[in-house]
Amino acid sequence: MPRASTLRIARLAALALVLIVIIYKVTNPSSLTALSRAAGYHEKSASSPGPDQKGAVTSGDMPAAPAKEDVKSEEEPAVDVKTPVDEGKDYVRANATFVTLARNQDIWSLVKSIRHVEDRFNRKYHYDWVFLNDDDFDDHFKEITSSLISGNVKYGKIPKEHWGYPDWIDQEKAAEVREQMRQKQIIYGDSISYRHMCRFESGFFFQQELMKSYKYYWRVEPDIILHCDVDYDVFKYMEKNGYDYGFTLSLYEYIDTIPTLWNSVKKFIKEHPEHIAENNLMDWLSEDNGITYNKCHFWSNFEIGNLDFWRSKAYGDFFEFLDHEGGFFYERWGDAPVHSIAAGLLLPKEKVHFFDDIGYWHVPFTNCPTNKADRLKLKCSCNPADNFVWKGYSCTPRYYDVMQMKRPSEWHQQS
Ligand SMILES: Nc1nc2c(ncn2[C@@H]2O[C@H](COP(=O)(O)OP(=O)(O)OP(=O)(O)O)[C@@H](O)[C@H]2O)c(=O)[nH]1
Ligand SMILES: [Mg+2]
Repeated sequence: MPRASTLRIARLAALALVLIVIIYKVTNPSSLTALSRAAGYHEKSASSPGPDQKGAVTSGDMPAAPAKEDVKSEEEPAVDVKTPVDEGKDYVRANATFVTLARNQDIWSLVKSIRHVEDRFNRKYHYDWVFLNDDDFDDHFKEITSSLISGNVKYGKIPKEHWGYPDWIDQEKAAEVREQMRQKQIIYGDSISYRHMCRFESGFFFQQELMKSYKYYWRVEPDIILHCDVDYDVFKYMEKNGYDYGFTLSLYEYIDTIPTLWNSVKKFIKEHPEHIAENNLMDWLSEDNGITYNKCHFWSNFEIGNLDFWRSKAYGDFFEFLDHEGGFFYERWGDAPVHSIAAGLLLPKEKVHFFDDIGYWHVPFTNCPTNKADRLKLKCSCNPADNFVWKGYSCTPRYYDVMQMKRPSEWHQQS
């Protein structure tokens, strides 16, 4: 037989064999489950980090995923891959939730964030997730987000009085400001919704019905990245250490968005000296003992915090005072400087915590753990050269100084 024909027959035989195997697997889905189990997939997804002084989940107390209401179809494999190990049912979660403000159209930016948070942290702990919107969430948004999250998921609509103009605001004056800011090309300067968002995040997210039962929260925005494993329960860590506010990035605010904010803060300090904590972070916020603001703020697109702080009388008075000053609409005050100044002045400084070990990105800045040993241990995917923390525009070096904290040994390589 000619050599070319022999080769053709051999190729046809191989193709037929491959087809038979594919047809067998498609018609026997359980064989795929068995294969993945044999490869250790379930065991691996349920494996836990070793004991850590920060309170890592160990195999003995791995939390079980809360029961979901979804009805499963009979065709699904018997093993629920979301449920790690049986011992997990005894793990006691902190009273905490993730919280995300979003619109329906944010869905595809948001799924990336959720995936990162689940993969790096929440698949081990199954904390709840609250979504808030000034509109109704649609079924598509709910279906996709709930399929990705391993804890309970809740969807809330923000009441009108928390997303709109208070009656003391002159809307014509506000419109003039937006036009001036548009001409000056100030980012989001001409946006009405951005202002409602900033005011909502400043004064109302913690007042939402769905948030009322929680004590701690982790704020997550669309399009963020978690660069490293978070191998301990951050909420319990906040609780155990008495922290009320945690951040990953800090920087200088764009002054054109808050020209009179500090004047208002100074008026508040005069009116309410009783709310100012004794051992506060004023030296981080100001280089002249409070006369001027140096514009340092924690970047609030990431926050892990204690909701009771925002619900306190001190913060309530602070927000109400600022709200009446009108700067959310007559300027473009952001929730980042508002939260930061509050955390910096109303809390004693030991209640604020820098999460140096949470590798985080929100366009355009990165927090990448400074020391190589930490990046390796936490399986980080960030380039240390991108670490913003020690760069000139970051306020975190100043935070270290004010807190009299020792800088990580490799910081100077990233400045
Ligand atoms: N429901 C709702 N959510 C909003 C609206 N505007 C912004 N958000 C959300 O508020 C948060 C902050 O908005 P962003 O647009 O991320 O603002 P930013 O982080 O300052 O700017 P970016 O660089 O665009 O990320 C995000 O979680 C958004 O999804 C809005 O009009 N409605
Ligand atoms: Mg954002």
